[in-house]
Parts: sequence; C-alpha cells; structure tokens
Amino acid sequence: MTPLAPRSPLAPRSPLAPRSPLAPVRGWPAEARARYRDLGYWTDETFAVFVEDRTARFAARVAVVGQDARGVERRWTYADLGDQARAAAARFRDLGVAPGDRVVVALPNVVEFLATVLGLLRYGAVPVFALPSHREVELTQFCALADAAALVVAAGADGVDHAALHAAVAGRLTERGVVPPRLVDVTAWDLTQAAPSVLPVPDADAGQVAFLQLSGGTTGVSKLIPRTHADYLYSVRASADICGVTAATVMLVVLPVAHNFPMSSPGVLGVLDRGGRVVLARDPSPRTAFRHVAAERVTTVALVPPLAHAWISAARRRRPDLGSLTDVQVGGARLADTVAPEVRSVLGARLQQVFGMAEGLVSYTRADDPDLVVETTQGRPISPDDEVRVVDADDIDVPDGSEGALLTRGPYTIRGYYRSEHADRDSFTADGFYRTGDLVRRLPSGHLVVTGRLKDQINRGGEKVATEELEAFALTHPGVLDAVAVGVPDPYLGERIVLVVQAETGRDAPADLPGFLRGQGLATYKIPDAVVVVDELPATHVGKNSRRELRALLADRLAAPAASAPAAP
Ligand code: OOB
Repeated sequence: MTPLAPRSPLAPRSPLAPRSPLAPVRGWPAEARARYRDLGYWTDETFAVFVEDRTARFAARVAVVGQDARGVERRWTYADLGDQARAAAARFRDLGVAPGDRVVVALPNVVEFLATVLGLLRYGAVPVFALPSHREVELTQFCALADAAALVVAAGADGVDHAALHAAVAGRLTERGVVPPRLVDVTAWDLTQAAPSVLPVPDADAGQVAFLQLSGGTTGVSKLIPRTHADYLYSVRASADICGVTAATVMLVVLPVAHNFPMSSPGVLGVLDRGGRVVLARDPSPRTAFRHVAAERVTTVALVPPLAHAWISAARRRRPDLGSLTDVQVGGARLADTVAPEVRSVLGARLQQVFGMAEGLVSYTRADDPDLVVETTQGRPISPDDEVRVVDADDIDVPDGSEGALLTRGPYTIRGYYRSEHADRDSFTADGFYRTGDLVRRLPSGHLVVTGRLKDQINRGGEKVATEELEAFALTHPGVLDAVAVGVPDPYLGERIVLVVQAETGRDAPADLPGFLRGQGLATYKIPDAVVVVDELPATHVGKNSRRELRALLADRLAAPAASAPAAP
C-alpha cells in the first residue's frame, strides 16, 4: 500500500460541509486550574501524545484481543494499535473530517472501536461516545447537539440496518436545519491498509476538550459531557494506581466499551496507560466471558450488578476456570449487600465497588479496605481534592451518617455541559458543585453509601433512562392521555421500567406500546418492561415535584407484593 501523500497532512482533502467550531465550555476557574496543575494532577499530555507514546513504549506487547466488525479474531500489539489508529485518522482526514470536528461513534465491542477512537484523538477530532443500543432518537440528538461531521457504525451489527438508521437520522436532522453527518461503516475498512508515514501530532492544549461523553439523562433532551485531555487523563492515571493496573493486567471488557466505566475507571485507557492487555467481548453472556477468561488468563473485569449476578449463578452451575481472575469491579448501579460476598466465595476474586458518573467523580473501594467496607459501601473518591458535600433540600450540609444529596466538584468533574446553559442552571451550584442527583450517606471514613436518587431517572441495571423522555414519547401515541414511567424494584435488574398509562377517554387501551416506542426510534434499553393501563392516574397535590411524587407513589404500589396493578385512586 502506498503511503498517503505527504502534502499538508492535517488538511482534509474533500471538505465536507464545514462544521461549527467546538463550542466554548464552562471550565474550571483559573485558581482551580493552577492548583490542579501545581498538584501534578493535570499535565500537558494530550490524548494524541498518549496514543503515540504508549503505542511506541509498549510496541511489542499485545494491546488488544477481540473480534473485528466482520467477526474475524484479531490480536493487535501496541505497535499494531498505533498503526491502526493512524490509519483510522487518515481515513477521517480523507473523508473531509477536520481537526476539532465532532464524530459520533456508535460501535459495539470490536477492535475498530479502539482504532476509531484513538485515531480520532490522534488526529485531533472529537469523538462523541454513543452506544450501539442508541437508535434514531438518540443519534439525532447527539448529532444535532454536537453538530457532528460523521457517524461511525459497524453496519449490520446486532441485526440493525444502519443505512436505514442513518437515513432516518439524516431526515430528522435536515428537518431541523442541521447538516447530517457522513456515515462511516467500519466493516468496509481494510485493516491491512498501511498507516500514513506522516501525521503530525496536533498542537492542542491539554486543557481543551478531547471528547464528549453522554449524560445518563434526566430530561427529554440529551446532554453531552465535555471532558478535557488533562482532567480525563488524570482520572485514568489515578484510577490505574488505585486499582493496581500493571503491564500484567488482562482486562476483559463485557460492558459497552464506550461507557465511562469500562473506558476509564480504570478501564481500557488505564490498561493501555500501563502496557496491559484489553480483551473485548462481543457479547456479555457469562458463557462468552468465561471462555475469554480461561483463554486469555483474564485478571480483571468491570460488571454492572445484573452481570455480576449472572456470572455468580453461571459459575455455580458450570464451575468454569476463573483461576486467573483476581479483581471484579461492580458499579453503575447499587450492588446488593447480599450479593457482594459472593464475588469472593463463588468467583474467587476480590470485589471492588465503583460508584461513578460520566460527569466526573468516581469512587472506589480500595484493596486494603476491610471486607465489610468493600461489601457495604461504594467506596471513596479518587482524589484528595475531590470535594464532596452531602446536603439537605436547602443545600445545608448534613452530618456524616445522615442521608443527603451528593454535590461534588474537583479536578475531573465538569463545571458545565456542552451547549446546554439551561441544564447547567439546574445541574450545578453557583460555586461550581455538580448536583449528582444521588442520595448518599457519608461515613466518617469518607466512604459513600448510595441510598437513593433524587433525579427523574430509572437505573435499569446500570442503564439510565430519563422518565420524562419516555413519558413524552408515550404521549405521542393517540390513545394515551397521560403516562408515567416508573422504576419498580427488580431482584435482577435493580429496577425495571413500568409505564403506567391512562387511556384517552372513549378509546381502547393502547395496544403494544413497547412496539410503538420502538417504532419511534428509541434506544432498546429504554423500552418499558411492562405497561400497566389504569382508568385514572392517582392525583398528587399540584407542585413542581408532583410528577416525581406520582412516580414514587406508583413505584410503591407496583412494588407491593399483592399489587399486580396500581389500585384505582
Ligand atoms: C456510571 O456512569 P453514568 O454516567 O452512566 O451514571 C452515573 C449514575 C450515578 O449518578 C448513580 O446514579 C449511578 O449512575 N451509579 C450508581 C453506582 N455507580 C453509578 N448507583 C449506585 N451504586 C453505584 N456503584 O454509571 C459510572 C461511571 C464510571 C464508573 C462507574 C459507573
């Protein structure tokens, strides 16, 4: 393969419609920036330098094992990964993507994910981390908000018709006056194509935004989370230290790799930082995972509670060879205290609880914490400079041991969302604390126990669903007068989604609402697990929080063992 022409290596060859520049974001005040630099948390390293440095430093070691988008098993060394990233960077350049352009990545756990993301970062474009379960509603929102130049998919993955999906997204964007992104299908990539010989490292400042993560969402509109090189790499390095990641670490990724947990807590980036090995699982089943553990001598894995459950019950039945596994991280949703000890007794590994959020703060139990602390708390924050407040409804601090709302700011927690000043007013205090929406108790040791949630969100086994969004879509059904989305306790998922609907007077109860919602183009994980039709929704007193109260009331009734449907008010 001839090297790509050396002329102006960062200049796009066939410009796409020019995109808006990366929007300015509300960052840390100058005093905080100086402090985080002085303390050594923030360095000058950018992701482009990270990619070059680690792929050269660990060149001969195996970096990633997994399938490509066509199902072929791949085993890339760090040198290969560097080449693949540079080749991907050149592909985006040749497509007309410019440095600074946003690119929505919606790939499953295939090796091209790493080539794409590291390639975009190496090139200086800004990845937007979507999930393969996102559909036209979400992809349209992300593309519009980010003004994305390209959308990257693995066509046909998981049975999705991505050409049709892209056409639907493009149609919706055009209606809104937004130029649709170019579709990039990684299954068409020739992975034997050589990387360009010259691709200068972009001249970026580590304080700039490197990529956009997704917020779990509490409203009808998605929010994008701007993470800078300096803040994110600090969280990666500090996480790798806390979790003891070394060149001997072999990390299995069963969760969607784009999620903040498997990405950086310490995740794939933490492993690549230290020269370890990443094993990508194409599906999350225990059967597949156990095969990888045995074959690659996996040492560590990050799971959400339902998967931890599934591993434990499958391991009891099948007695797999998990001898290499030393560390099992569980996070994303509350792990039941009763399940926690089984990680050691059944899987034979050390449990680490992880309570984190894409907005920043990540809290870990530590290897030297007593078992009881590991099994019953969600750990303590990464940084000595993570500021944590636990407050009452008036933002007054409550004493340790009491439940309150968690507020936080620190060296890797954002001060504002991307292009979302409206949301910022609700989500941040005037002095820059992020309102996590979580209810916690802080122990005198600094460990946090997650006790509940204030935000209008359902946490379905780690996947976050904004009740307001789901309700708004249900209301577009002509037979629905009102709809309330409720998270009902579930022994396996933690919560499942029940949609309680009141039918339009004189109309039949709407049939197949889940199918209707799927047809609207909502992500698969947001589709209700059950629909309950009631004659009339119970009334709550009018007020800002009345829908929240209504959800709580219905959740209680639906959770009561005797109630299969909420009683009439
Ligand atoms: C992680 O990130 P997100 O952005 O998908 O969700 C954040 C929210 C938290 O605010 C909390 O409500 C919930 O997920 N959560 C937990 C939890 N970990 C996250 N709730 C109870 N117990 C836990 N251990 O979910 C995330 C990001 C980085 C690392 C780990 C998880």
